[in-house]
Amino acid sequence: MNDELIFHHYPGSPFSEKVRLVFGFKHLAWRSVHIPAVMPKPDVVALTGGYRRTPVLQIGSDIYCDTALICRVLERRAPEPALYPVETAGTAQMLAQWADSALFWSCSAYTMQPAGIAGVFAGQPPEVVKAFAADRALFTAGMRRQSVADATAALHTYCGWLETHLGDGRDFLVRGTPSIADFSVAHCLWFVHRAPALTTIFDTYPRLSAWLQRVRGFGQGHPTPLDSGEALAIAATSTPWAEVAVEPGLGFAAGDAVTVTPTDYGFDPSPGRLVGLSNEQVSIERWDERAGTVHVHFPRIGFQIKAQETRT
Ligand SMILES: N[C@@H](CCC(=O)N[C@@H](CS)C(=O)NCC(=O)O)C(=O)O
Repeated sequence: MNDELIFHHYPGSPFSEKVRLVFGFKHLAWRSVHIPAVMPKPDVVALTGGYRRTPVLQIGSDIYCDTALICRVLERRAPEPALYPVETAGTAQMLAQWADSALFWSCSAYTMQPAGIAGVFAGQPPEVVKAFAADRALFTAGMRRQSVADATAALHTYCGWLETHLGDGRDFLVRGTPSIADFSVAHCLWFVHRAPALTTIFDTYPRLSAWLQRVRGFGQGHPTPLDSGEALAIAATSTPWAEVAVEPGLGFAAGDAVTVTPTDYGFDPSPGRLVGLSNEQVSIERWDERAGTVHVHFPRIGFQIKAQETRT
């Protein structure tokens, strides 16, 4: 059985950077599959059934969506050093959730101003920028995007909070010990650094800048490239799947035909048969011509489970 960590990502993806740093923190070896930054993504959707966000982790024919779940899976694979130290896990996860949403969107809107776009897409033809903008307009349709002025104000406020928080000289965010919070905050600020002309915003936050260097110092572990076709072949030839169960009393039964869809943006549903359900995770089974029978796993937070509509 192939139990390699197969990571589907692209270099400029902030949420992928969160996981790459976790690979470094845990000294993990992983297979690196580069995926497109915009649709279409046929090889990703063959695995997930619809979900198109980045990144996705594959272990054999188990497919893990969303970095909140991916980091949990990596913690199970390599418990030490811990991302969720027992005494700080509650605070760390609350801080991580704030970073992955509020901080992320402020960093994104701040970075994607004209001076930032020039840095992020340096050396790429204008068509790439146009295609990216068109893709993200659809991806975030219905969301109210922050103006540059609003994002700049928010980012200053958030950096101020973090600078104060680090004011006692601690090395990492929660009680001075590395945790998931450090990686969630780091990937957002890392994205701003992709636009060198805009990083002066950090000049008045020296503790925060030193902290970011510290987290980036964990590196990215040990990647070796893998072709997306080979990843699909691994899924098609791998069994069994990770153990999951549908717990009673949660509103659905094993075998139910459901869809699982993000609730915030990128509303692409993944349909399948329910094979696992708890308060933390939902898992569906689905079949694809190229990937075979796969189990696709999502966290509960940030996803909606719905019974598939039956046609009569
Ligand atoms: N909550 C998700 C957010 C993932 C996310 O928004 N990823 C961005 C890239 S960093 C994305 O999917 N962008 C569109 C795409 O790559 O197709 C997670 O933690 O994985």
